[in-house]
Amino acid sequence: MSNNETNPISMPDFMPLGDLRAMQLRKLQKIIPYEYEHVALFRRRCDEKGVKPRDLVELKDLGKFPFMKKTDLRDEYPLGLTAAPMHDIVRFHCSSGTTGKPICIPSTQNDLDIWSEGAARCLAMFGINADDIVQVSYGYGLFTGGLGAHYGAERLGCAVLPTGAGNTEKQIMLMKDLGVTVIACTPSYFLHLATVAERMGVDFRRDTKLRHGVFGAEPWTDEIRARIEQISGITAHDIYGLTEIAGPGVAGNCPYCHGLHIWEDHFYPEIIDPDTLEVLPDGEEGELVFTTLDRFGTPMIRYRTRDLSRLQTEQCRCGRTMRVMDRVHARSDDMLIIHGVNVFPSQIEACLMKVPEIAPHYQIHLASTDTMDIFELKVEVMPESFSDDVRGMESLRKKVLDAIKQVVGLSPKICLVAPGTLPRSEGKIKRVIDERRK
Ligand code: DLL
Repeated sequence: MSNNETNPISMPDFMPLGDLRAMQLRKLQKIIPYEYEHVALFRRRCDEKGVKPRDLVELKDLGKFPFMKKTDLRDEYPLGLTAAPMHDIVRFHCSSGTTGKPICIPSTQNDLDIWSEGAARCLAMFGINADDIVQVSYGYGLFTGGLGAHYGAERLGCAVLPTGAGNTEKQIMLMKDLGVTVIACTPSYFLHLATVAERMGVDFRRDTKLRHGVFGAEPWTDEIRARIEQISGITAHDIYGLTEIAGPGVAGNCPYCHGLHIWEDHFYPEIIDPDTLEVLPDGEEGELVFTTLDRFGTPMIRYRTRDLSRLQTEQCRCGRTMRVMDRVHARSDDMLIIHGVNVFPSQIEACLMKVPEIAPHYQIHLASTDTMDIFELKVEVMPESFSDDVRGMESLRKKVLDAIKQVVGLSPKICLVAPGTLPRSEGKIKRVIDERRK
């Protein structure tokens, strides 16, 4: 494949490596002093480490600077890490924090443009173009999936059908009637959509023009990918991103290799050992860390994603110079992704603590059918509140469900159990039993 001169979106992908590294250094030498000047937490951490922005002379000097973590965003909630004045901020996105409070990422117009460009470059790499009709079935709103895929597709000149998630039968009808060629959603939602389509007697190959799926927001295996392709006849593409860095479009999988090109002209990757925090050479697996090179609303310097991956050492056959990361299958923290929604056990605990009749003893059970995650929450009731009054227990169950729904946005099956009945080992309850397909 060669650089497609007629498609301006694909131009940076093939940049000579020397130019790319020089550009990254130039951008770092701008964003680090900017962050130092505008974000007190970063300045304090640099001062504590005895490192100054002028110490960044070569790319590898980035390793001298402090990391940022999700808990920093929580502790500085809502705007403590915002570097740009509110005058320049045009949008907020939020994602789950480790406890009840979300994390909040304000963006400037330029930040959004970089993000849309990243998403558009992914779609172009997948073989999608301005002739395509893209149904965006990711959720719209605080979650970055819907708007991220939406603006990326529009940037490429596609026609967008912004259905959002849910109302599945109507989605299938619109997909058929409008001749949708691309669907963007979580892989688990697509499997659900396929089940509903089958129930409606709709065959993707026969009755729709669907040819591409743009899937991400949650880990999905090669087996799920093969299954999606087999039941629908589409090509399933992997798109990666996170709210803190942009949203979908930080990286996307290339048809030429088993991995995802990172748009490292905007998002500089490192891999670290999550225990020693040492930077690992390309080729070794560890935790992905990103520095946003030119997002000025909420710059992230050495942000620990907690996603486990590897930067491949081989140059990709497609000719893109941007490094390739392995698909993300696991995390180095306890964050769960259920129906594409990020959930921390500590968030569940914080919700339960608000219900006085409930003890802080719980167990999250995750299982899966062929197409869906099943989320069940077992909770111990306080001895003084536990009774065989069915009505009373049902209203308590609803109260717990509401508390969870309000914060997490999901409706698990709630099972109230008698005090002391959840199995303990060495006095401890295993918080998460995840028996979903691996
Ligand atoms: O999930 C952004 C996104 C939306 C990406 C739509 C792709 C498609 P967050 O809600 O902040 O943002 O969750 C980010 O989701 O750190 C990963 O653990 C996981 N994740 C995202 N994409 C993938 C993927 C969006 N393609 C967290 N494969 C990340 C595996 C993914 N995990």
